[in-house]
Amino acid sequence: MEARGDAVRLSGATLSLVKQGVAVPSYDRAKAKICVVHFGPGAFHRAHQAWYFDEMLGAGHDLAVAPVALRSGGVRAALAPQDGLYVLATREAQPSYRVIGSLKAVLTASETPEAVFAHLMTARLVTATVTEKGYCLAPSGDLDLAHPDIIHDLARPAVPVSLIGWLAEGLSRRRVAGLAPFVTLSCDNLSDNGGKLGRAVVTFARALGDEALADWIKGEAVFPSSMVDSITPATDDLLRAEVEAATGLTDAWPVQREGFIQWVVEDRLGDLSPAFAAAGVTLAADVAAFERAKLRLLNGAHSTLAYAGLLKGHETVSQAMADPDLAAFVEAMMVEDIAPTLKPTPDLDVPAYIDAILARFRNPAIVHKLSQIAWDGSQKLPVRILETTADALAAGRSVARLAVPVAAWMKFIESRDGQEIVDPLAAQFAGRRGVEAFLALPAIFPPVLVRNAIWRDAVEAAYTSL
Ligand code: CS2
Repeated sequence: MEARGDAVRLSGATLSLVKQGVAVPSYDRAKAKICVVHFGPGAFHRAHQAWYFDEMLGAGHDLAVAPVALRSGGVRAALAPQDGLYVLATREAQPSYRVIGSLKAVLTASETPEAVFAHLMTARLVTATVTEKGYCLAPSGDLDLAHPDIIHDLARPAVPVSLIGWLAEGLSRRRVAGLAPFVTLSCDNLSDNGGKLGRAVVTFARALGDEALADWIKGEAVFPSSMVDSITPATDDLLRAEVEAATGLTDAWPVQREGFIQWVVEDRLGDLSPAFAAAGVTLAADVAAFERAKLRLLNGAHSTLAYAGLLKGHETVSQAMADPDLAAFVEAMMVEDIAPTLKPTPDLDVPAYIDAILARFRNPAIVHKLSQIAWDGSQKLPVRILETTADALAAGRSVARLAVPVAAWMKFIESRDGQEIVDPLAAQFAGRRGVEAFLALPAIFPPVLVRNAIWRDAVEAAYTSL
């Protein structure tokens, strides 16, 4: 992943060598002030929020980002030698390339915790993409006080390992210093992501025994919810080679996404709002309708295509969509099973939204591996499929189709026997076989759902038919 051949590596000093036609930061990066701390600077953050912050910086807003990886040094190893610069490839019929300049001071929290705290003292905004599992939540949606990372952070709050521990300690230091809290913005695919994060941090402070901190966070700190959307296939060597050819420079970790991008943020950003609005972020009084539509329609269909598609031997989303049976199945599921569970809102034309999602899945320029989407199923199925299922059952509608991704996930896990399963709960279910064995996992399947005979029968029927 180091520079190949004679090509020069992207950095502040070599930026002027970038080939014509590649967009570069239009602002003075040296002067851009860090006002945002981001936890979890993986490919999604760098393809999505960092692009928005690049737009804001270009419009003259001082919103450079200090990206913080909690444990892994990979991002720092790739980006620090590049002064935080990297290339974003946008994949449509005509690909385009842009050097993103919004990330500065790339940090690994476990290596330089005090540097992270220093940024938290001055940040206006803290954002996070730590994936579903990074929130350390129990199936109820509340903080899991038995989670090993939370147990660690409660015992050693000054050297946290979890996002929750970092936020609590950062906010505590702000409070002690007489400063206002920063705004904390979750950018992960969870329903009510801001509400869940805020409650988790307050619960953590109470569990520390610091009632005053808990009350202060509850009363003063703001955790807006947000819906994020852009399909971002993982980086591979093909992308690295294309980026080198297009820009003339090597980049250890470029990222890629589709042209479509969307960020809907609950309108509680205070004086940050104008910068966000000008960059194309939708500020909404109620994000829940957008969140639910996106999680259930797009992510729910994605996970369905992943498990059912892998079982049928497909490798990518567009290949799965070229399978007429599978494409017809997910479309019927979206239109007949998921759409009726959405919150009606004048801001969302659901049939048009479904069509647009299906067209995005078919985008031939995007090579999005089903295996990438299949990761972390234990964290994804509840928000993507099981919440929809509970609503459908309550309304007396059929759950036959909604049971298919669940049964397909079980078959997928069975098919991985002896191979690595990327899932934080893998140790709990690796080696299990048959519907009954999987349904006995309360960390994934809520007991009230498991007790429902209609749903259980539907999962059994789907499992047998697959
Ligand atoms: C995907 C998402 O990997 C997955 O589970 O469903 O990353 C999806 O591509 C994004 O949420 C799209 O915004």
